[in-house]
Amino acid sequence: MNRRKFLLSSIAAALSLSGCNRGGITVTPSTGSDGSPFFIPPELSGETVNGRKSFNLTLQKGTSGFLENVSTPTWGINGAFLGPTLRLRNGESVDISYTNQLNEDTTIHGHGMHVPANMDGGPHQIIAPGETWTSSYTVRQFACTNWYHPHLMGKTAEHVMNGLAGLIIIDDDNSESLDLPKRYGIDDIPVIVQDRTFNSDGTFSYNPSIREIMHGWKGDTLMVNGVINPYLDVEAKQVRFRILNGSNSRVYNFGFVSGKSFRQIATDNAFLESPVELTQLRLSPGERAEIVVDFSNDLGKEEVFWDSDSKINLFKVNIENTATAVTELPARLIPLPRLNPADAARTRSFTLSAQGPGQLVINGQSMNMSVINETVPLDDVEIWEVRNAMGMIHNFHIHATHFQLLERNGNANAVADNEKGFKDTVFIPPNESVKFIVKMTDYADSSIPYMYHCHILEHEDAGMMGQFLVV
Ligand SMILES: [Cu+2]
Repeated sequence: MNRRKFLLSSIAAALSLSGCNRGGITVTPSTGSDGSPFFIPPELSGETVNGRKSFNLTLQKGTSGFLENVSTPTWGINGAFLGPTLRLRNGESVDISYTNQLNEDTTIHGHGMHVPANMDGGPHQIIAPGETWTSSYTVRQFACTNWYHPHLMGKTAEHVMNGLAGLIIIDDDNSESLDLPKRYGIDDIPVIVQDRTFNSDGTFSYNPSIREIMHGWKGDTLMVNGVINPYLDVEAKQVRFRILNGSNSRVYNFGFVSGKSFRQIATDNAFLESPVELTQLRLSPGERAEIVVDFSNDLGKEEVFWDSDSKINLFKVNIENTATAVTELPARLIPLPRLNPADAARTRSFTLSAQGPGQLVINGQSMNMSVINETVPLDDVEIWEVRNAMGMIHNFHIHATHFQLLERNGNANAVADNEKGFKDTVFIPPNESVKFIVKMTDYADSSIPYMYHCHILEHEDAGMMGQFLVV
């Protein structure tokens, strides 16, 4: 039970450091020692009403205990911080209702969801305080790990920082038939990675300067599912982790401190065709990856999962239970349909740049709710080129559907094997470019737009977003 306690001494030591980080406190990672248990967000499968799956979610304020001795005011969905994992299945019709019990407007966007524009939960689908907004659609996409989070114009970073985010797991016939770890919370583990900075009174410290807006705000404390440096007890078998970079700006290089390898099996929106062996996995904000780690021969050992860029530990894995089931990772996961560049009707170009301090633009234009920046014909194959014209990192996310990367910096060979799947968010290092192929399908709307934007939330809120209609 000792490990179920916080390391009071390290917290006390950290508290004495207040004064650093603009009044924030630094929580020392408890490397190789005890910590808090890993938190598995509750799973919601919805209630079936008249053949439709119904989910009732409440956006609410609460109080969370991330640190010993102080509490933190937070926002959550059906709880104080973060939200339940929604379990959807391809082909089913769903009604996801969000009731806003906050004292201000917000929205909830289904990131990675292929849904009609009016059900997308973007900046136009505002949920006023006291109101309920329902996102209704039929799930039409491959099994994957998506997520939901606020998308209010100019307020996305703050609302996500407060705690509104949760996973959406989609299943389909293929995902259910593959011999993969799929026992939620046992060998199929959700991992939402976020960074925060705490004031000495326990409140989140979030008041980004212009410089932090430009370079991306970074918290000094990493959390997994809302817990700082937890431990996870697993069976000595293959274990699947569904990793979401749910941070505002921080880019991670995930891996094990030991260098233990793992295999990535899915990108943002689908399985990869075959598992890709890695020792490091880079995810920028909004990106997801599913990985499988083989602990079969590790009974009695422990492994530490960390961000090798910052060298901050994320969680410890104790392989202390014998396997109660065996899974064998298949060599082939899915045949992915590929769009052919020769079929492209046109190429669109997007340049990410700045017009001044704290003013970020795409193609010279700052996000304007009343301006439609692009109009995309339904079912046309298109190539989108996105150029980061700045000496700082960005990424690029599109709503409505997924895309397939064709090139990085004009080079098809520079697209890594673990990026050769379906994605909705792509990392673009400083002064680099990406080219992807995309087709908008199923849903046209002549008046309500979808968004494309940098998913560094401070950048998005600073104007690096645009709107497109699918017609
Ligand atoms: Cu950006």
